[in-house]
Amino acid sequence: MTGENGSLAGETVANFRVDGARLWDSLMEMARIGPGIAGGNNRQTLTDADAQGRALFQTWCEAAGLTMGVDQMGTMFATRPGEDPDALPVYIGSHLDTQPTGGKYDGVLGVLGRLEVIRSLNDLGIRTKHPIVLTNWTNEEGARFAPAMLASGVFAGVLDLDYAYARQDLEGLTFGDELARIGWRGDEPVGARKMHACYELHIEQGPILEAEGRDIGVVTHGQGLWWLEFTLTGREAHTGSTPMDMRVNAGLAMARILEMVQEVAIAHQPGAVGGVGQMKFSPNSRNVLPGKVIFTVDIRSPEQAKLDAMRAAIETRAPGICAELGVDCDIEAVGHFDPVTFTPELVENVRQAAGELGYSHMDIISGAGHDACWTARVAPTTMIFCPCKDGLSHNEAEDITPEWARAGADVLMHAVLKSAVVL
Ligand code: HGY
Ligand code: MN
Ligand code: MN
Repeated sequence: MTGENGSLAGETVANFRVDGARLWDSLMEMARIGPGIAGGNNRQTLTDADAQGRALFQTWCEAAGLTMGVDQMGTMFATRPGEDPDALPVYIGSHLDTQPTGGKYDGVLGVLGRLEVIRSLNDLGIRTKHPIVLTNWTNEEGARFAPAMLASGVFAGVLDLDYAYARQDLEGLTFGDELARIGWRGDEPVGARKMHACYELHIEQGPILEAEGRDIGVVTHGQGLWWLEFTLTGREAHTGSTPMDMRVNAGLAMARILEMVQEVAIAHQPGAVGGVGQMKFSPNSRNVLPGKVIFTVDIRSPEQAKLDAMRAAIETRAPGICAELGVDCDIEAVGHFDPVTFTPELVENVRQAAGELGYSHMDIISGAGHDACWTARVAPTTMIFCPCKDGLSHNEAEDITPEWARAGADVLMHAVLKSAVVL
């Protein structure tokens, strides 16, 4: 933060900016934990790399004078005290866990951007009425343990703790055991904390802001999501000696379902997406027709009616596709949240902060899911986006500029101060 001579004298808060170089250094240091194989990160939730990232974040928070709390889902809450002991805190959340081939900024910009806000407030001795709490939500990605936004979903009372603890990864390890193994299973009851307001800074993970030449996304809504896990059961058989008319081919059924999902998403344009990112063949042997195929269909839309219509179409058509091939079809919803409208008063705080700071900005709907989509159910919540290059994310080549990072942190600071009230 650079006020004149680094002091308050003669400066108004409106002129203050975060220290962009310090923020970028922190981003690069965190990126060294759980490196990927192509310049990004593989710091999946509840792995040893996640534990290292948590430890580094805790060290930085404590160096900034924050006190750390941890709840039973392992979510970290680092508190900067306010002057009014009765005032509910302003939370600033995001996540440090990454996809297996994730980028350096998804979630991490939000976590370290708000740490930079705290470091800047400390530099200038700015006191606030409300406490400010930095939050690292456990398992935002849902890559290792479905569903995504698991800890914030328990915090919002939508998912229960036992369900979360029982979630298994592809190796059959449970969330609860892995959380205990890395030593981050806290005692705080999940959801006991009450929030005055909640903000999340995040990269857009889409192409709009860069294409429009805007520094800041004023996020007004988030699209809703269904994750439908399909388990198709065919018959294992020799790929060479089994005649085509004797096959019970679960792999073919999966291919036809993927094609159908594409068709359904296209039929619900504009504002709908559908696809599959994860599948598992068993026995997954080159010359054995799969006996079982498990995959998750991810469908999303900002419009509730479209989201529901796509789910209905897919669940109606898939069994018929399978029946034609003699394949058994089981469908389980393993992730869901409705489209979310963020809190207009907080959205206006972000819009005003961007305007006051002279950053170009535009309203935008979030294509990706975020912890803020769940906290919006229990507290006034909104988000701030910065652009990302070519709109690429969930890819190790994910990239942003230091200027975008700093602009996002500047707007976050000023929006948060509107809620936390400078004294
Ligand atoms: O799936 C999502 O939208 C988020 O990245 N977890
Ligand atoms: Mn994210
Ligand atoms: Mn992500």
